[in-house]
Amino acid sequence: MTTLSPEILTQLEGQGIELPSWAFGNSGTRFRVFATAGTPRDPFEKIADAAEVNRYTALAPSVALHIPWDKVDDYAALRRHAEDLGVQLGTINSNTFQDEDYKFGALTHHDESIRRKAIDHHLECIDIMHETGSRDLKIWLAEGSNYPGQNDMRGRQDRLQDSLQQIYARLDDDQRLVLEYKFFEPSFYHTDVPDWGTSYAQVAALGDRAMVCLDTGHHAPGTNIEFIVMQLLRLGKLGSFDFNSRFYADDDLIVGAADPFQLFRILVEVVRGGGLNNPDVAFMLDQCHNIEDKIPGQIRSVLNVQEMTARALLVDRAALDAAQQANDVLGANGILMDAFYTDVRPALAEWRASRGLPADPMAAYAASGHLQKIAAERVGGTQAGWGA
Ligand code: AOS
Ligand code: ZN
Ligand code: ZN
Repeated sequence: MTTLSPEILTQLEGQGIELPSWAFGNSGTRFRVFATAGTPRDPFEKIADAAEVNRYTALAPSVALHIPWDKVDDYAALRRHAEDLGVQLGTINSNTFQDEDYKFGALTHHDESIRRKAIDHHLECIDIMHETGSRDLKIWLAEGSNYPGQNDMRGRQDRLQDSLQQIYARLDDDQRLVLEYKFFEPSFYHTDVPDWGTSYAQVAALGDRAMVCLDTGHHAPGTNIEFIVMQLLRLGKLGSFDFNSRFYADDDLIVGAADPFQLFRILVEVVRGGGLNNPDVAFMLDQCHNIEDKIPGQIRSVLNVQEMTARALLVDRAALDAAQQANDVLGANGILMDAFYTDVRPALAEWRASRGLPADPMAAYAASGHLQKIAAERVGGTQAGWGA
C-alpha cells in the first residue's frame, strides 16, 4: 500500500473546502427540477446538511450563502446555528440574474436606476457579510448580449468598472471581492466577464483585495485550465476556486467526475504555486445535484478533491525538476503520471480511521440512516430549490 508521508498528511489535515448552500436545494435543468424527499426548506436546514458533510469528512468547515436565496431575518442566529454544528458561514454570493429589471444587464446597465439597484444589492450583501462574519463577496454576472450590435461592449466594460469600484469602496480592510468569469451563458454572443483576462483587468484596477474566482466549468472545451491557475497564482490574483466538472457546458457535476486527470493537473499547479492551504486561495464547490442524493454527492466531492490533492503532493518535485532541466521529456512526463496513477485511497482510509473519522465516509453516511431521517422529519413547507 502506498504510504503518505507525515508532511503530506499535515498538508491534507489543513485542507478545507467550502460547500455551496445551493447544493443542498433541489435543482435541475431547464427541462425539469426533480424534488427529493428530505430537501431543506430553509437556510438553517441547508447548513445542517452541510455540517453532516463536515462531520463525516472533516473537510468542509464552511458554507457559502447566496443572497437572496438564503435571506433570513436574523443572520446572527444563522451564524450561531452554523457554529453550534461546527461550521462557519463563508462566502456571500450576490444574485443579479433573477430579477426582471436585469434582463439587459445589471452592473453594466446603461439605465442608471437599474445599475444603482444592482450596486445597492451588493452593498446589502456586504452588510450581511458583517453579520455572518464572511470575508469574501463573490460576484458572478449573467450579463452580455445575444446579437452583434445589440450593445456597446466598451461602454458596458466602463460601467462595470465604475460599479465594481463603488462596491469595492464599501468593503472593510479584512474583506475581499472575487469576480468570477464564464465564457458564455446566459448570453451567447458576448459576455461582459467571459475570461480570466477580463476578470483580472477589472479586479487589478480595484486593488489588492479584489481577486479572480476560477470556476472549473467555465471554460471552452480544451482550455488548459492549469495554465490559468499557474498564471493567476503567479500574479497573486487567484482568490478562489469554484470546483465542479463539465462534459459539455456549465454542467455543475461532481468535481473530479468528468476528468479526474484535469483535477490532478490543476492541483499540481496549486501545490507548485503555493496555493494549497493558503488563506488567500479559497477552495469552494459550485455544484448542483439534480438526480443524485445531495449530501452523499457533496461527501463524494470533497473526497475527490482530497484524493487528487494527495496525488498532487506525491509528485517527486526534485526528480521532476531534474528531468525538466535535462530536457528529459518522457522522464518528466513519467514522473507526473506516476503520481497520478498512485492509488491513495487505502492510505487515506487508514489515516481517516486514525483520526477518529469513518474510513469510508460514503459507506458510513449511507449506513447512518440520516437521509431517511430527514425525509421523515422534513414534511410540510416548501423545499429549497434553484431560485429559492
Ligand atoms: C454561474 O454559472 C456561476 O457558476 C456562479 O458561481 C453562480 O453564482 C452559482 O452557480 C450560484 O448562483
Ligand atoms: Zn461558479
Ligand atoms: Zn457556473
